[in-house]
Amino acid sequence: MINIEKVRADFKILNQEVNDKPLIYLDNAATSQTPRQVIQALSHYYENDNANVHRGVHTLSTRATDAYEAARAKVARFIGARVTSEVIFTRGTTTALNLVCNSYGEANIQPGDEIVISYLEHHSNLIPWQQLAKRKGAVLKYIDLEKDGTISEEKANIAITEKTKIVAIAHVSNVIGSITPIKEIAALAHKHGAVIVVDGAQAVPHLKVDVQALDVDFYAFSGHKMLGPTGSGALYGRRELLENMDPSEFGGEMIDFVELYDSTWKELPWKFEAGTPIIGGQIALGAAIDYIENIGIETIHQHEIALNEYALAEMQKIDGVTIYGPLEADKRCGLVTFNLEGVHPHDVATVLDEERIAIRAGHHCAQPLMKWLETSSTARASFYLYNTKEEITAFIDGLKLTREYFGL
Ligand code: 7TS
Repeated sequence: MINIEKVRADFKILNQEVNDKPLIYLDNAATSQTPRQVIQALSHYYENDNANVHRGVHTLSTRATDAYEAARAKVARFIGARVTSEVIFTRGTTTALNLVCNSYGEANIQPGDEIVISYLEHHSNLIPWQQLAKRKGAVLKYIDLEKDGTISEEKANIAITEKTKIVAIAHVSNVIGSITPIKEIAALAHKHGAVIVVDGAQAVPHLKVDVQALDVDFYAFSGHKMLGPTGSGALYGRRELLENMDPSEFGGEMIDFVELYDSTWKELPWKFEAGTPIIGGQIALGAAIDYIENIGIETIHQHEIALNEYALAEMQKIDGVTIYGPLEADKRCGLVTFNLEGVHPHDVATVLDEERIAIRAGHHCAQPLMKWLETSSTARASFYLYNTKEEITAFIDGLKLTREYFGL
């Protein structure tokens, strides 16, 4: 059980009024809030250790480098990487996925090869592959979804063939919250000699992720959705693959020797980190991992399931509510995407904001999924460790009020 009162005391931002009532923040899938301990890690770095990494021999530079590399070791342990050098720091999921696409994809995709993604991908895990397929004359194939919007092993098995070279899918959907059977799909990809790239933006903050147990080749996630600062995040890559990949960004920090007409690269992971990295941000991501581990990722997951179970049950009692995705709370992470018949999702979000409740409305950067769901946009409430049952009750009351407001 989470000691919610104690946790909430760490998030000053939650302790404020919006429209004269205490803020209820249910937009965690877009970005999570940042606890005092993480902000302190960031300010400690700037107040004490700020210097560029891997460059100077002076004391501050050594301290900054040590703290930056310690954060990498923390990330590696948190996601179960074999060695620390399998973790490349990136600005977040989008940058990580583009790195795989521009490095691995660029070198390994030939005309006629197939890249398999799914209808539920966030644009970050769709457009890079779409553009790569166009550049290379490769085929972009979509895994069809089950009736409840989930990706199943069966449907993946239809899409993945001998021609497949890359399978790129989300571990958890940012729209319907469903959990994809990654381990099974990774086995399918490997059976056909393909690599699997996982978009873990909505999984790492909420689920225990072990890249070795899942047996995945690449795994991307963002720090800002897991209590860390914006600009932090990482790409996990299997060492054998990373070692054989060329960088897709070039400049300082990533080179070994530079001559007039050729250059050599540093060893892993630094050959993929061109330029001055987001040093303080990644150190603060390490503090966010400490915070999560102090509570326990499994405890956080169970808390979200309980909140979602309550939300799903109460929402189904309201006339005109359509909930997207599976209705079983244990098949999801803590978010619920829905529409209220007769009310545009932006209007739902506006009325709820007047009631001090922050949710998101729109296409959630997943336009092909919106089409598949036969809608143009939806409303989404997403929960995290600091949300309470009372807040969900207020959200449900807000939905009822919205219906009344629109005369329904
Ligand atoms: N993949 C998924 C599944 C996501 O949910 C997001 C962000 C991204 C990739 C991109 O992450 P970034 O940190 O690189 O921007 N999703 C959302 C969302 O659902 N609402 O706002 C951002």
